[in-house]
Amino acid sequence: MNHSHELPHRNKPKPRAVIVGGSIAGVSCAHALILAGWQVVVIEKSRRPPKGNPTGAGLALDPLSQELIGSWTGRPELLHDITSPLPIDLNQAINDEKTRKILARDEKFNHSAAHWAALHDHLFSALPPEIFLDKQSVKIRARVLDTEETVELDGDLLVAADGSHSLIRHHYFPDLKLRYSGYYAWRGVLDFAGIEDSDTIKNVREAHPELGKCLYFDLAPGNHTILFEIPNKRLNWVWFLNQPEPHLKGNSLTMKVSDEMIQKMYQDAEKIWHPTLVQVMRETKEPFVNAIYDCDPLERIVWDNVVLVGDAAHPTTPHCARSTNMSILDAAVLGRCLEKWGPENIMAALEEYQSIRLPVASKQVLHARRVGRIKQGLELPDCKPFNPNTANWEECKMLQLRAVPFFGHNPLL
Ligand SMILES: Cc1cc2nc3c(=O)[nH]c(=O)nc-3n(C[C@H](O)[C@H](O)[C@H](O)COP(=O)(O)OP(=O)(O)OC[C@H]3O[C@@H](n4cnc5c(N)ncnc54)[C@H](O)[C@@H]3O)c2cc1C
Ligand SMILES: *[C@@H]1O[C@H](CO)[C@@H](O)[C@H](O)[C@H]1NC(C)=O
Ligand SMILES: *[C@@H]1O[C@H](CO)[C@@H](O)[C@H](O)[C@H]1NC(C)=O
Ligand SMILES: CC(=O)N[C@H]1CO[C@H](CO)[C@@H](O)[C@@H]1O
Repeated sequence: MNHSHELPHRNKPKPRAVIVGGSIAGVSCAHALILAGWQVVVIEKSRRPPKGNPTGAGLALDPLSQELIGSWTGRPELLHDITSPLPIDLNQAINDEKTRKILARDEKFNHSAAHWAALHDHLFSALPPEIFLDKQSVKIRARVLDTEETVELDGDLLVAADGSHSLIRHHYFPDLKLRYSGYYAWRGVLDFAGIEDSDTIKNVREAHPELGKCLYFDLAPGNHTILFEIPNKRLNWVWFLNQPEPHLKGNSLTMKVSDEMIQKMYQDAEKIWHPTLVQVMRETKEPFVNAIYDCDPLERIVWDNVVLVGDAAHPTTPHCARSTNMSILDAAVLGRCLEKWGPENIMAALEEYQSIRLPVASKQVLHARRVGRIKQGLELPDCKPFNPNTANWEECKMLQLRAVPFFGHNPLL
């Protein structure tokens, strides 16, 4: 296209990006690209944006993510309403008597806790509603998506924010398979509004006195749990169990569970975990199972005018609280690169995005994989399986979230 006779900058049509996927990575990119002067359209395959989806649970946000989100929405004070401080990262061993021993304690963790659905809603509501299309009303480019869809939707840039099973990634890496971690997770969110004074809540607070500011990791041989409080009177818990790969339907990572499975889970939990935590599990409505997958780092995450972001670019296990964090950072870096290079140099912008994000994300994914295997007592090539009851200080240091590469000093641009 020849723009040489066009009048100054402001009269140029804005470059246009098509973002596939309207979850955290997609809506974050929408914010970052709008700020960079782009016009965006977000295509989300769920009829409604995944707002309020019951599978959403708790997550931890680091300070930089919070700052970036505040800069996108222009309302940082609203983010405070949906997050609560999480200054402490604590790992402790639970032994046979169900007593606890501190393995590693980090009081400068300085993250915040949020409910997935509340964070998504926060980002989503701050965007103009007309940028969202559902698959019913538009046809996406069959060339890229490999679907039955026929009519084309034009854009200067295609942003693949379509999650860990990305179809767009599949187009470039047809043989790539996600890697099962060796364990799955039971998880749930206990809504304790109205039962603040119940024995369950009093007892769990007594046993975990720093709930409300601490991310608790309880470790028993071959098993670990996460427990933390999220805003609006909710407790988020996760229990990882070593198991053969479950058979899941379609691209789901969530497993349908029967009442029998739930009862069996409670009984097994009683054998290892503190009774107060088991009681929280018992009172949680609809606990569900997440199979845990990740993927070996990709060689590329950009091609011509196509770019991968979020879980599409780097599916990861959850042990370093990086998934949401990486999505937000991908979006911020992508926006800054596009702004720096301008719409005439999209490929240069994408190359720079890749050169900044790929090395960081690759290291963080591999580190999270290693931490997961350590915490689950699984084999590693270079050390013996971790046992929380006999571990030394050096081994315990690896458990901390701050051990992840690039913690607290992430290159932006
Ligand atoms: C409902 C839900 C609940 C979650 N809850 C938590 C949580 O509690 N804690 C946590 O840490 N992480 C949670 N996550 C994961 C977390 O959001 C992501 O791991 C991370 O933020 C990266 O997000 P993403 O946007 O890259 O991928 P995802 O969150 O997986 O989103 C991908 C999106 O793309 C859409 N999509 C896929 N293919 C197409 C297509 N062909 N056309 C149009 N749209 C498409 C999907 O419907 C989905 O909305 C949740 C994700 C979802 C979808
Ligand atoms: C913690 O993060 C907040 C931003 O969320 C920042 O303002 C504050 O200075 C940080 N505190 C420490 C001790 O790093
Ligand atoms: C994890 O806990 C379960 C339930 O008590 C137990 O059956 C299992 O053996 C533990 N896993 C390992 C690897 O020890
Ligand atoms: C925005 C963002 O996600 N930032 C953090 C992501 O995680 C890295 C590594 O821990 C931190 O350094 C970033 O600040």
